[in-house]
Amino acid sequence: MNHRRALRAAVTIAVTGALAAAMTMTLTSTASAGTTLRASAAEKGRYFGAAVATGKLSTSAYTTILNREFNSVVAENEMKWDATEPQQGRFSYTGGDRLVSHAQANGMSVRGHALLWHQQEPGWAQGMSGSALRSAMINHVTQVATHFRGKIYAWDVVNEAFADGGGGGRRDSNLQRTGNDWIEAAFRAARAADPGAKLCYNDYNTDGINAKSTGIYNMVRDFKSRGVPIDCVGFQSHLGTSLAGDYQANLQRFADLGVDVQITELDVMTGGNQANIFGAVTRACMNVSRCTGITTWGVRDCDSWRGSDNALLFDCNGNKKAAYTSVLNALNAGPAIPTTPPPTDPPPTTPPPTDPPPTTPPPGTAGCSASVSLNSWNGGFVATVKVTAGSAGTSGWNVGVTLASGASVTNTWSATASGSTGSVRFANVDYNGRLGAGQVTEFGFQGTGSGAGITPTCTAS
Ligand code: 9MR
Repeated sequence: MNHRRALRAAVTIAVTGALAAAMTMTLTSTASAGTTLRASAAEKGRYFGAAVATGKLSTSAYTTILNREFNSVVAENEMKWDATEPQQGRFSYTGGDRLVSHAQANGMSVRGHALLWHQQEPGWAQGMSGSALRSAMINHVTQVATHFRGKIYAWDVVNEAFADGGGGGRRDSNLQRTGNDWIEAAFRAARAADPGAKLCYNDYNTDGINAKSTGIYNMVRDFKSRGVPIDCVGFQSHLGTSLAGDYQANLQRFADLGVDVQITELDVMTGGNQANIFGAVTRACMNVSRCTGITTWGVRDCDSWRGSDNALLFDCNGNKKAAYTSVLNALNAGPAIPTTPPPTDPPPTTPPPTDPPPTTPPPGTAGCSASVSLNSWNGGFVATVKVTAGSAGTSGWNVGVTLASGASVTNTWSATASGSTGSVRFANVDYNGRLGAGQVTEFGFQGTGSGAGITPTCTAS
């Protein structure tokens, strides 16, 4: 009893302290007083989202909370591989489309989850391996990302590909066994299919600096250094009764690599610490300017995959829990994402001319050169072509390649292809034809068959 009274007293002091802190915060320039999660997050340039089981969209007790509190949604299951391609080459988008419509009608953005994951593979893919699986998985990424093109804020392109435990390496799966480059191949295919979506890698047990998060960190750093298109990392954050002390530092180290970070599947075991942990996670996100949003994995406790953990912000009757208030306060107290990044360097001064201006006018045809970097696997490839303008710049360019026999182009981005086998030409699109002297642009294409021997030649106009 005494024990319980002491606990209650401690909680009262803590709450009073928190109130005082909140009141102090309202005096700071960044504090605001949004009264819903979505309004508060939006004021800070962020989203607040929930995983949705689309079947519940016809339950008004559910949609009332969803529409009032959340401005982002993710399908809990309906955009996964088993749901979207139940038989090979036969696609089904009913659930995903329904969620997108709901989002569009209610001012919500959509996270796409997940193009590739070793779980919830359809049965036909579970039985596949090698180059057949590689082609099937790239086709899946291409088809699904194309179907939803323009409607997805961020895709979890690959989910949970790293192993638990101390090694920091990849998880074994039939996808991984198609070759270590399967993740980058998936990201390139996703970029080709929907260039406007942010492309994320998403995983769990990454809540702090540990072997697994460091393995992922090294992959992201490698991708950034080689130009593999990755824009964000999702931290699922299925949490227990404590939070790693370096949770925020871990988010920050990823952000420092030049990617956005997002909390993608937040839920927290019930117990004394639940509200505090929800608040601490929210504060950590707010303190990292590249943390663009938070998603809880469900709406009410009874919607959660964690069942009796009561792991969410609303109880089964839809009432706001203490954890809700803790999150709302943290959103209101946090800084906004700067709309224009603060200048970090002094503005560039015009460099002095290093070369004398040409005394003779450039020849009538401006030159350009092209080089290719290939990412090949058995049965397919992705080619990234770098176009460099010559000394006179370009107003347009055209790149020719000759493909090996049996190879064909299946997808092109940032260029328009003519032909798909043999001699194929790629012309600039509207926005990347005009290049200054020495300026560089990139386009890419994906193909089946062998990418061997591709040597691009560039003609400028
Ligand atoms: O919440 C999802 C549950 O309904 C599914 O049965 C389960 C199947 O594996 O997947 C759950 O969602 C998972 C998410 O897609 C990826 N991270 C872990 C989530 C909880 O298991």
